[in-house]
Amino acid sequence: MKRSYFLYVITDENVSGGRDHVRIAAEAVRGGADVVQLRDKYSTGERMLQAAKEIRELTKRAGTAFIVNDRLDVALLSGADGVHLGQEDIPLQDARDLCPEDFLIGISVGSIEEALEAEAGGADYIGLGPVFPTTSKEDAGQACGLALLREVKKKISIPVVAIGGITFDNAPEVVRAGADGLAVISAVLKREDIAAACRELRDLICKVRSQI
Ligand code: TZP
Ligand code: MG
Repeated sequence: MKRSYFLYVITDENVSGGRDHVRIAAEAVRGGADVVQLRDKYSTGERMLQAAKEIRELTKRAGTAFIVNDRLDVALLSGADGVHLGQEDIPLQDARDLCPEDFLIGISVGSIEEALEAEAGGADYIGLGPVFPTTSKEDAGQACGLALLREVKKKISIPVVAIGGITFDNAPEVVRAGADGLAVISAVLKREDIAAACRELRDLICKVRSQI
């Protein structure tokens, strides 16, 4: 199944003004997000699984892809569409061994080498970043910039989702640099109306895509 990644919204309860994962996901779905990722570095597995099950239900009803960050166990138990793994999470091949057919595995990369390795290893998409400086991830590392995005797009053919410091202002240049999708936390979660923010950002992405 061919997926679209245009607007990829990541849940983060630290910047959402008290709104929890399920509420964030519901708003993102209402605003037309293509993908919702559940991301939580602090909750218990029990709480994360409960949130994942609820998000699975509401994303399924809307036909929105649902991905769980880090936790393959939570992704599999909740019936999510996929998992997103970092360079220090369980290796792609080991994860693949446990997954049903058509299960999506996304890999975080910050260099050409990591992007090539992820594609060669069978990743379904990569998350490239941080493209710009971000305060949403403590250990995000140095921003890689749009030049790397352009370079990666020349070298690999799986979808490239840009992440890190993406705003309404810089989104057009990220799209023009070739990103297949834009992953955001603060750009939409800090807004009072998350659904409206998602709708606006997705409309902007689609408008710029139609011009290139
Ligand atoms: N991975 C790389 S940067 C980042 C993650 C999870 C944070 C993105 O958040 P924001 O607020 O969109 O910069
Ligand atoms: Mg991770």
